[in-house]
Amino acid sequence: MTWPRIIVHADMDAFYASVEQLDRPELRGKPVIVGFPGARSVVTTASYEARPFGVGSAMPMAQAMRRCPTAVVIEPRFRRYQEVSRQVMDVFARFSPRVEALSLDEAFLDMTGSDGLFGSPEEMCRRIKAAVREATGLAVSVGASSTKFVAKVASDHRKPDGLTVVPPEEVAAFLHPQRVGRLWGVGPKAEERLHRLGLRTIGDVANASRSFLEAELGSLGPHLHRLAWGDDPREVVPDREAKSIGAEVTLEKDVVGAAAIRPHLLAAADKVAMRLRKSGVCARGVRVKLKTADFHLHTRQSTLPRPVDAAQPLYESALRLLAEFPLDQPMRLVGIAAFELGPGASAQGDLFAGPVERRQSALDRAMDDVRARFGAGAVRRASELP
Ligand code: TTP
Ligand code: MG
Repeated sequence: MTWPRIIVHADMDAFYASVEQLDRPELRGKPVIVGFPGARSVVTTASYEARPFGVGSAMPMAQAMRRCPTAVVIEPRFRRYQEVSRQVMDVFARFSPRVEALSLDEAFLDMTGSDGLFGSPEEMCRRIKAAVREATGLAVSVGASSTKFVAKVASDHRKPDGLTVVPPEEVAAFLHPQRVGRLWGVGPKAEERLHRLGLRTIGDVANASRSFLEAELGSLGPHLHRLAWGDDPREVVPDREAKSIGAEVTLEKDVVGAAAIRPHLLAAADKVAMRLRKSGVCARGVRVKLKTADFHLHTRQSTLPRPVDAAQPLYESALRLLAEFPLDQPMRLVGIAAFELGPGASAQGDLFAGPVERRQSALDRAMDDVRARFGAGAVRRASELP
């Protein structure tokens, strides 16, 4: 089976503790607990040498020290962890332009289409691990699969210093023996609930009927069922674009086809433009989001020739994107997001512009809004009149 997408999840091992062991060689190979030694503080993390004692993140410090009295306790140095994090993220950026950091020490990399450059998914993972080690001296665990969810479970599978590749045809066999707590969206409470329903492994959830899951768990039920079969359409959202201004509506009734979607896009473009101007920024990127009635999110995006904060160019570019979607299914949500944000036209121009120019740019924007509402021919500048 070919890989529809190649998604890698990378997560540093015992991150804060590993940085401490890196900077202080005498701590290497020893149990290290990172946290403030106060009676009411908690463990941020523990080195892998301390973990067999049952010490882990979020545990009260006093309890951790009782469990592992030989551990060296080190106060956290967040600046230093940030610095190392930046080095790690810089390495990831060398492998893909689409990197989504989830915290200081973990990120998704969308490596789709990079096999020509970096080889098989396994080879990609090996290279990423080697590059992180070379840049920082630290170990990172990585997982690769075709979805974010499975890649994340995979990176955790053989920690520390792990490398797990789950090809699409092995997803079910990989997921099904694992405990339900691994499913995204299942915290300790939901896990207990699933146990009470007799569902202990991901395979149990996969083999339960959708109607049973929905009756017992509401909308979480079908969501977990899909995840249990490795079905996770979420895309890697690059950080550069993570800062975005968007507007979306969940429709009262599902709609089918471009003509029914257009008015909602227009309304969304209008809202986004207003929000851009309120924030004093312009956007170069436009993304259209459509969610199908069965909750699959589809997105298409493009870059505009120049930054904008008006509804009309957003709407026009959204219409061009709309033509790229498969539109035969009913849609439940329509949205637009503007990204690649930069200084607003007003901020750029108005710093230097006099009152006449300022009025002119305000007029331009007003005209753009009228065009967006009533069509391109609704208003014209005097200079554009025949
Ligand atoms: P994690 O990646 O969850 O943990 P880790 O890197 O220490 O260990 P693992 O090998 O299992 O990935 O978190 C990254 C860092 O975030 C961790 O080193 C310390 C910090 N952290 C906290 O401060 N409090 C917490 O509760 C957790 C979970 C992490
Ligand atoms: Mg980690």
